[in-house]
Amino acid sequence: MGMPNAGKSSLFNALTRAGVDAANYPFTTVEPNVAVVPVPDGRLDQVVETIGATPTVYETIEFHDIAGLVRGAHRGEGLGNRFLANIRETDALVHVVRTHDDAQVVHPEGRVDPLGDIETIETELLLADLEQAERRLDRVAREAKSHDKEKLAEEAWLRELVSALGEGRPARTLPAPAGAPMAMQNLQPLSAKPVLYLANVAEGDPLEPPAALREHADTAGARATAVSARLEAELSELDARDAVTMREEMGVQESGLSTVIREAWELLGLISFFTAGEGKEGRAWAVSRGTRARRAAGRIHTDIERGFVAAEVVSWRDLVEAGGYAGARERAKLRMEGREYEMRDGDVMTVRFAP
Ligand SMILES: Nc1nc2c(ncn2[C@@H]2O[C@H](COP(=O)(O)OP(=O)(O)O)[C@@H](O)[C@H]2O)c(=O)[nH]1
Ligand SMILES: [Mg+2]
Repeated sequence: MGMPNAGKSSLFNALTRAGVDAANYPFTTVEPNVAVVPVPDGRLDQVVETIGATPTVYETIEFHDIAGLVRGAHRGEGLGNRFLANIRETDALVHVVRTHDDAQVVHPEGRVDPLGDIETIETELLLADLEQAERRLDRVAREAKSHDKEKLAEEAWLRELVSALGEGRPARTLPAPAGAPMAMQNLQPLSAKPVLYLANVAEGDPLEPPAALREHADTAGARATAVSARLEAELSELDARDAVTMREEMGVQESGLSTVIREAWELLGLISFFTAGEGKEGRAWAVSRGTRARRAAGRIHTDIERGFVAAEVVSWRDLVEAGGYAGARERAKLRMEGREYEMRDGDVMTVRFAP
């Protein structure tokens, strides 16, 4: 999300095309503004190579390019309601903020002011949340007259939330109410979603968000990073090898896609594990940090979760260094783990299950 002309579509196009190049994998355009992009992962590539797995199936991330938000969006200004509905469907928000000052690009408010832009957009989200929270509070307060403990806890939380939103603090800065586990789910505030501020810097400038933006991210419980949409757009026109060379020449270590994905994984608390068999597919799976082996197996198939017996687990690096499963077993790097094992980032797992 972001203001009109912030660089959202340039980035969307570059990132979704970069995915094709980086991973040599067809992406699907669900709608013109929705793209499913494979997540390049060099660890999976090495695992696949070691095991002789085929094909390689990367994890995917779905990007939605939405229209710009303007002042008054929460009242339906500029198709506001529809855009807010688009935002509601997502797991996390990438807030694109223009920091380049190219006079060729019109700014909807006639000036380049990253923090001002953020405030404009976030005010719309806060106002939309505030309206909903007040409506919900009315209802819950009436219901809480029955002295239902959970309702009372929800009411107290809503009162706190309404005053926080009124002071410009997003819902994500408020702890979820212990006594009302469903309260957050009932309201689904937009300002509770994790946010990544993505400063769109001028081509050639350091890939650093302005210090003030970083500070704002800290107080808002968000993350911040920078890309150049213009540069990413140019690189996405090149073939993969030329793009790497040009990146090196420009001193840019990481592709915009990798930056956004790495940040998104952090934002959402995700880790990746892998499955791979000789002559079978080698695949990456994203799960929440802290996920147990049995639940992780459920990402592969619900039958595998249901019939879970045990999992053979090895870190991707140990597997690659040992030259395969047999070598890893000889070196005692392949462990048998039970259903409650907490998955680690980069684990390669083979599940034993009773169908
Ligand atoms: N100079 C410069 N222009 C940019 C940059 N990013 C986007 N633009 C231009 O700004 C205009 C609006 O970009 P667009 O991606 O359509 O913005 P959106 O409205 O947020 O989707 C286009 O003309 C882009 O070429 C940038 O990093 N530098
Ligand atoms: Mg656009």
